[in-house]
Amino acid sequence: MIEALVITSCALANCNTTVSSKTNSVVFFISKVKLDFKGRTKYIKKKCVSLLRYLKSRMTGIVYKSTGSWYSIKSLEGDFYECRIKGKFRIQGIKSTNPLAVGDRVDFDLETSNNTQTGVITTIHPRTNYIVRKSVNLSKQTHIIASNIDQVFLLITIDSPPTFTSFIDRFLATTEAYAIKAVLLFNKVDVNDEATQNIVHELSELYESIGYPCLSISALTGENIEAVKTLMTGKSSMFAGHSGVGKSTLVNAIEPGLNIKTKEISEQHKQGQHTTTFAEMFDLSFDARIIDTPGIKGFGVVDMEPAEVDHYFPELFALKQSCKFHNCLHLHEPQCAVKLALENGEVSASRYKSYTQILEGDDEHYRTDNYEPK
Ligand SMILES: Nc1nc2c(ncn2[C@@H]2O[C@H](COP(=O)(O)OP(=O)(O)OP(=O)(O)O)[C@@H](O)[C@H]2O)c(=O)[nH]1
Ligand SMILES: [Mg+2]
Ligand SMILES: [Zn+2]
Repeated sequence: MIEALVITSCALANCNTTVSSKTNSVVFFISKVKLDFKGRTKYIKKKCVSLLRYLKSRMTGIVYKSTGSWYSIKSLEGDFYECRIKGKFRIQGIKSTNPLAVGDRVDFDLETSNNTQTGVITTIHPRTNYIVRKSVNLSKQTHIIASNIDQVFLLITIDSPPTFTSFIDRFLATTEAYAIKAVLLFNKVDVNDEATQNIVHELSELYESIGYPCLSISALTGENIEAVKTLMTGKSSMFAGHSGVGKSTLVNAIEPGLNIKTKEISEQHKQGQHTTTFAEMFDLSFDARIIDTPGIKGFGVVDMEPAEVDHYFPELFALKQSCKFHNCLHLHEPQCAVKLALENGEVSASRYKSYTQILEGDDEHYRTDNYEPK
């Protein structure tokens, strides 16, 4: 009966039995209860009640927002709690500036002080994936933008602000490295003149040919927004891209009730003004979740060995087996299938350039590149 109660209370509290310290104390408690069972029914009853309470305070939820040291977490029951981490909380193998990211699934214990209920995060569940950004400044620190995502939409504008192919390619290489599906959204098509529209067509053709779905959209006029919603249905998605490309405007277009803050891009610099400052996840009305993120200035690629960079350029990787040397880096080696394809125009010059820039660890120059879609 007692064991049944323990199991029931585990289920009630959605107890994660892998949580070692608490599980140990539960096991210890069960054995103690068993020992005491014969003579001390009252004591056992009391202990069971406190165990039930203890287990009930253990919650599981998903990080929806992180603002410095506080995290907004939505429990599996659908309630939001403000939670924090107690003490040191490092995840093995990942050196990042933030220990927890939006999308993380965590366990937390509830605490009440001054009539306010807050939570203390105790455990992070294993991530299915995560996307990180390495700052391009000297610190070289990595920051986890979001985790447990099904797909990333990269918003691209040609003019205001400019998004260069080297940025797109770095971003795509990272999504490949983390096995996350990427979709390219060319936003603000309502303001494109003919020359700009031609660039959009060329880029769409190029990236579609590699296997990345592309859509031309306008978050302002609603063009193709239904197609974006269709791709989003049933999934957790993330919007990424430079500041001012229209990520928050798109979230508002998709779910007008959310009313997220957006801002004109600066006339002088043709750049966004970093209106969104924290990543935040929203539940949408059509069975979808979206993570709006702050604009990315630079996108350093996270530690890749030279030999693995071509793994993250699918069209180069497909040619690699035809190179003479199995460890060909496609730079100066003889009988290189990639270089041959490049000369024949079968591999895009801009993609090849991005590949060599990543290979050479050239973090500094890619932001000023021009469009070279062919
Ligand atoms: N013409 C036009 N303007 C747009 C479109 N989408 C967004 N904008 C404008 O672009 C500006 C920047 O939009 P935001 O949604 O704040 O951009 P953001 O990507 O969220 O920027 P950060 O939060 O700084 O990263 C706003 O003035 C929007 O009205 C579009 O499709 N067409
Ligand atoms: Mg924004
Ligand atoms: Zn080669």
